Amino acid sequence: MGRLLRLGVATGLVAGSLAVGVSPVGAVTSPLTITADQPAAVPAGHLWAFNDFFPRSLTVHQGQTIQVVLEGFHTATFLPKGWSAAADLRANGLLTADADDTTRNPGGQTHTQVRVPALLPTSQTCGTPAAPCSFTGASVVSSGAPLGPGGPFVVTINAPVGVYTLLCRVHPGMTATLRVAPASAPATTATELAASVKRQIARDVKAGWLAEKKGSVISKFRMPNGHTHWVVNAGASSPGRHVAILEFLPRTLRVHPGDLVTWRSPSANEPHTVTFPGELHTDMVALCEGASGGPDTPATPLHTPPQGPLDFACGTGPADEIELAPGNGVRTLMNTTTVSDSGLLTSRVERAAFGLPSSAAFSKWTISVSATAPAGTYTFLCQIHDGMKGTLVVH
Ligand SMILES: [Cu+2]
Repeated sequence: MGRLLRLGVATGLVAGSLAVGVSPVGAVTSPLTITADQPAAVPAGHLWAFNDFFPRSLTVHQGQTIQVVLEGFHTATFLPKGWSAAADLRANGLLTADADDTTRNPGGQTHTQVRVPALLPTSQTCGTPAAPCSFTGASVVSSGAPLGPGGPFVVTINAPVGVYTLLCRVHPGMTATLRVAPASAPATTATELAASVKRQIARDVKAGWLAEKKGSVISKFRMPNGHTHWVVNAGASSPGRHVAILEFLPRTLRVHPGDLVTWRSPSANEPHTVTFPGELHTDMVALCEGASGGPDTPATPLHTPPQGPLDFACGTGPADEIELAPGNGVRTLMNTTTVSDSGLLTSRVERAAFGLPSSAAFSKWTISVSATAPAGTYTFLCQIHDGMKGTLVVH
């Protein structure tokens, strides 16, 4: 969800977690590192995300300091003893239903908003090498989501012996297990960690190729009127949810006027949009609260053009809420300039993980190419993922 990064750019929201890591003078070893995502392992020419912690399991001793390096739009959120990742995601995850506005979007979906606190660090004053946060196992310690290259999120594990969960509040299923071992038992060594990360990357890359291959299968059906109904995928994910393919599969599809095209959205933890002909800047829409149960109204931009979704006001305060991808409900392409925006597309699995109602997003989106549509190149993109683009060639 690269574009959400601008949230923080506009406000300095997450400054507390951004101090660049410089080892204090005299430090001899760097702490064990958990890495969220592995952009360097993405095959050239592909747009994948590893929604995964590397390694997925780590054993430490009480008092040991570790760090989490966030290589993408993720949070490193340490949960207190007994909390489950699934329950935390439903209560505190990035997406939530807009319970105040029960109207429908133009395409028919109910409203979904960004839960801004999910992106904020639990403390502005810790998380750096000079001032690690303390995880005691009694309350949440979270990095918040970073603004691209920042320092590592540094945490001293002061929790009692036991098993704890680390999760990302942006990506359902992205978790790691942290074991605090008694002093008499061994902790993970740097060498073991490096070896297990290497194996994990190899497994994930393999799973990514399979997911992309499986997702690239095109189905087509002949309709009674002689035209073709195409069924393709907007994104895909590996069965373990660790790899998300952020690509339209296929990227280019050749169709005739009168055809239908359906995009399925099978990814377990990445939402998408199918938006013609290009960027509309409606993936995150700042709104002011309407009357109870009634429609929200657009917030007022503070600059022209606005600097990001938080650069808006309601009266004298900031915008009340940010809606995710409302869409415009247009389902017929008349020509290459038709503006057609699906709005939020997710899988059932992803909706359930955030506790969203089934009405919050479609699992698939169908457009028709008008029988009078001129031949040409019809471009579309996903508003949520930078670089996720496709073309329909009408011929
Ligand atoms: Cu996308």
